[in-house]
Amino acid sequence: MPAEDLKRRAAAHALTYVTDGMRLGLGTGSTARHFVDLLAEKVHQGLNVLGVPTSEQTLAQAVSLGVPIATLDEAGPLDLCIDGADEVGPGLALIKGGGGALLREKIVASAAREMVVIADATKKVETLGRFPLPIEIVDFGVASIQRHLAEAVRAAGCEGPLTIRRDGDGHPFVTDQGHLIIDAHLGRIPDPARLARAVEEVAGVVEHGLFLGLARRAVLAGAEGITVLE
Ligand code: ABF
Repeated sequence: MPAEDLKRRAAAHALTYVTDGMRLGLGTGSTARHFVDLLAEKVHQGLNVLGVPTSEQTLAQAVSLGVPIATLDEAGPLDLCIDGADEVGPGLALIKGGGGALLREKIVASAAREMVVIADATKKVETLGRFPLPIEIVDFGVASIQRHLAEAVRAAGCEGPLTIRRDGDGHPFVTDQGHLIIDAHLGRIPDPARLARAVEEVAGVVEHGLFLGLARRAVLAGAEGITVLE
């Protein structure tokens, strides 16, 4: 089955968790995009929800489809956040940020009573790290930050190149919050919590794509159907 169909199935399953009156975090990426499409259909059938988008991209989609939206400060605490992921590891530890929206995604997920991850089943891994870990940094002293990050990563038992993400024109990729992203190509992350602590200690790091202890459920769609990990 094509990956897009699987993503849409995961999104459709997550929609069953949405009830009238909910304030929802709206994720970013192609799977979350399906969720917002399906949510919009429900809104047009009369479902009353308020969405808080995690990116300018999702904001534009929600507005264009007529999904009521608010900023996080306007909405206050959220009932549910539905978002995609790049990897889903043991204990629902996640790598996110391949789309560059990790900072807002983490803030919105943290504001929600429950975060549900939606993905096709290929995102499930035994060990995180095959997908490069995105690390959002300020645009100042970038080479110095990169050196310190390399040391931190090694101290946490990982290794691999750290590269500055570039856009299609070869310019540094700039996030919605005006920061840069370093992608850490580590291959395996034996101890995600240890790596998270080490990266957070580096001055200039704004956020990283390890989402630990945030997801309550993962809805994974595979050829054999839907699996819900809790
Ligand atoms: C967002 O979209 C990101 O955190 C993650 O990087 C990405 C997943 O994208 P997709 O659903 O397109 O695979 O959730």
